Amino acid sequence: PKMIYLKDYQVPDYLIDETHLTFELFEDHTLVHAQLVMRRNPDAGAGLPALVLDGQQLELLELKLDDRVLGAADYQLTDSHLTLQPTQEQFVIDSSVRIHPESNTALEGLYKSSGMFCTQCEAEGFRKITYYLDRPDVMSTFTTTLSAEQHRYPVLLSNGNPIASGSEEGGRHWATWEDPFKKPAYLFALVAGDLWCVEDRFTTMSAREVTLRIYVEPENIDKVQHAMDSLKKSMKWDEEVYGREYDLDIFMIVAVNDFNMGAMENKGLNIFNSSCVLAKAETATDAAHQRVEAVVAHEYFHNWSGNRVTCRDWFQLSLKEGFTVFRDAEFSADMNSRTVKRIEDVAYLRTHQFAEDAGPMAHPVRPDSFMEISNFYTLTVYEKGSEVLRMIHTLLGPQLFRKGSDLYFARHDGQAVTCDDFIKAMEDASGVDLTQFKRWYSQAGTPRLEVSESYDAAANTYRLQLRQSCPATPGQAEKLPFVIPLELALLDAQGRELPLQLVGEDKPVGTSRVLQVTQAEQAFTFVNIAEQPLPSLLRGFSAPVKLSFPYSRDQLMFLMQHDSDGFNRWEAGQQLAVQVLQELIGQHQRGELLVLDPRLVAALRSVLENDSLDQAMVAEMLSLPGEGYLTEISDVADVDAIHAAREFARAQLAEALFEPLWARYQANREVSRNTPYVAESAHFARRSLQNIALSYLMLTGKPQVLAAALEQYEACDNMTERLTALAVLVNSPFEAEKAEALKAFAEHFKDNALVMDQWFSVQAACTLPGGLARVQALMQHPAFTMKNPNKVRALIGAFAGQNLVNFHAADGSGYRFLADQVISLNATNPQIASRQLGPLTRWRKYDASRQALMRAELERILASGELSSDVFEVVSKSLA
Ligand code: B3K
Ligand code: ZN
Repeated sequence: PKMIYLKDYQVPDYLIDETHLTFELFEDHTLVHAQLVMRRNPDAGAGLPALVLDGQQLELLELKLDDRVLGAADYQLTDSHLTLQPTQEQFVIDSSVRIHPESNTALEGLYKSSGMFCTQCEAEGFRKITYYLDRPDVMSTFTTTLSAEQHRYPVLLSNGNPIASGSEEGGRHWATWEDPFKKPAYLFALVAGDLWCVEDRFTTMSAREVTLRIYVEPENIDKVQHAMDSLKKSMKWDEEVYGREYDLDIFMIVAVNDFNMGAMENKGLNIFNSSCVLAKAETATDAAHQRVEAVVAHEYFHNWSGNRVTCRDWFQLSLKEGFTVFRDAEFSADMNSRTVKRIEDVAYLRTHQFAEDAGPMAHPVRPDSFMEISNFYTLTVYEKGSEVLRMIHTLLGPQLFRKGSDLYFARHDGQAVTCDDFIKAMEDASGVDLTQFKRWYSQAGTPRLEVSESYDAAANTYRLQLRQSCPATPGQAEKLPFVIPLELALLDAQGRELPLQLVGEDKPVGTSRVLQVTQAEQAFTFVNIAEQPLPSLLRGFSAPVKLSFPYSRDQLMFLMQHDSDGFNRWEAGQQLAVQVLQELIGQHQRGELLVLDPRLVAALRSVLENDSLDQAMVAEMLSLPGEGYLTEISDVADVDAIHAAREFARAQLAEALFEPLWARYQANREVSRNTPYVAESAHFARRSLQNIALSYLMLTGKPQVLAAALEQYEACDNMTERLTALAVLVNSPFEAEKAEALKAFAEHFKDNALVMDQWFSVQAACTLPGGLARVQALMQHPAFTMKNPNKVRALIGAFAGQNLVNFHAADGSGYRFLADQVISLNATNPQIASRQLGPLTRWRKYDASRQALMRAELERILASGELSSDVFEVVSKSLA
């Protein structure tokens, strides 16, 4: 595979104004006829160059240019392109091809899932359907006719509005759909299957009536209401917050079981992984309910940020993804608890995106090269991209940001544009110069921000000294300073915020403000500061950086109690826990007795005993930093010491805080027992505290806790309580109860694939010894299959990504296992194979012996035969 560079971008030689598609779907093949109404691109220069169409795995049956049938001498065919010579500026191409969705295991292009036909075209899947200019800057209207056997496929869907349908002889029927909005081919979709739907309506801000439909397999029709409610909330929110109105007469979502990622924003016909649509109390956890709400919103929001205004080329992917993640995060914050949402997102970013930024696949938010674009649907493009948008929002403020987004949508509606066009709209609307800020798009790596202080009691001044730097990343040795919005406050000894007046200002500007750090070294001096203050820095995580400030543990405890910024109260607790855990890790490494700093116990006790705190906040503050995060912040991660230290701390906290944990658990379980399940934030909060309390309590091994776990397991009415009860049993030493619960669960839910995924995950993540053997045994379970991406993620992904102590077994057995799975997946589903490689790419984090074992497995994959471009790119860059 060859490297593709952003700097080589050229406008297309030809454009496609109209695309007319016909699909004849059969059991052993599908015929696709495409009529493309084309013309020379006026922006591409003079003359009539050869027309090069993309096409892969297509059997060409017939090709016509302006109604003239072309012979083999009139065109050139390779395994990726069809080249022919136009003779006029405007012309029509007709092609007929045969394809095989029934044997498509890569789940890209047209394929079958649980007996239905569906598509996934982003990024470059449309070329597996027909010959086309498969690039996002070629935008066309589409008309699509599908025909299939009526009995097996009563529902026939495509983008846009339905305009005609009818029956054919032989038990077949057909339907025609028309999408009047120009779109790139990656937004094309079709579905044919035996589906039921829930229908609803939405009246838009200009009083247009829109039909909403969610299609699922008949047995899932009882699990759709939550997604429908989420869709209506999203439509309303996008009108209110961004002024964006839906544009077609119908909006459809279809749930499919075999899907490489979460969902896809095809115009008017979103296709979803069933895990991101189906949710009801008995089968989906609170986290799953929130994920459904967020993904439904995300895909809906793409209708503007992605579809109406799309990307010029795939290097601009964050233009739509970073923006849309920012939009869905704000939506979720508005629907639920803003602080809790921020905590979850930051914890995720710091564990996973920071690791990506520090590894061999590190790339800027706007990459400048790739081999396989599927490998760039990354945490950096999505989550860091969203942080970049959040910083723009912080720097401009909500009004100017909205003015900027209005201008962006108005200026570029119907166009395929770049991240620079987005920034330009923000600059033009706000008058703010974002030239230096744009380095966030072009420089990879996580910036460090070191802060130190000095207080001058005689002058009443307080000075913060800042130093920013960014480590080298592949291809980028030196970095220039970023624009870092640093939100901060200064607290007095009572925890009150002091008025903030910088040297040179004639009066204070609020008590919490955003400073702009723009230089490698910079200082800010505050005046009229009558006592030594304690700074609350990077409030709300105002920039995706690694901040360091020499806080003492007592100062962190003070911030945990007094900081008025909820995020920073949590963050102070995390930093305290990190200090304490790192001390324990050191003790473990030196073979010393482990001793837990009692200040962590005291801090968490006061959190637990504080009835006025939001229960979800209490739960977040009780959660110790994960092993993944402790790995990320280590220079060399000692997996065993990290695991031992963290488990020791959890067990000690459970013993020391037994009384308040038990009181909180019982009170909340009592309410849960007497309240029907509601998927709303106060209820999420109660259950999250209840469940984290139970997981601590279980570590004490006390009989009354085991009884409580069993009671919760058996008597609850929802998956949130049931799955936690199952998880604490699985991680406990109570073998008989564990076996019984696992068996009962599997029997009860054996026909529900999504619930079985959770059953696999809970076991895959169990850190007790023998993890690999358990996973290998589970791969033989009748409910497991390597063909379904959700199953691969639930079992193999959870083992390698969450069960660090077992995956990193010193004998290398975990690495060998993962490499075997990657080699097998490479042949069937390259995208999933490549995703599963993630943990092996992080080999530089570990000791020499593990490094050698991990590298050896990467080498073995590289030598294993013909690799997909997906796997080849990740393996070769990891070894470089
Ligand atoms: N745009 C899709 C992702 C497609 C991934 C293709 N490999 C989902 C989303 O971000 O909304
Ligand atoms: Zn997206």
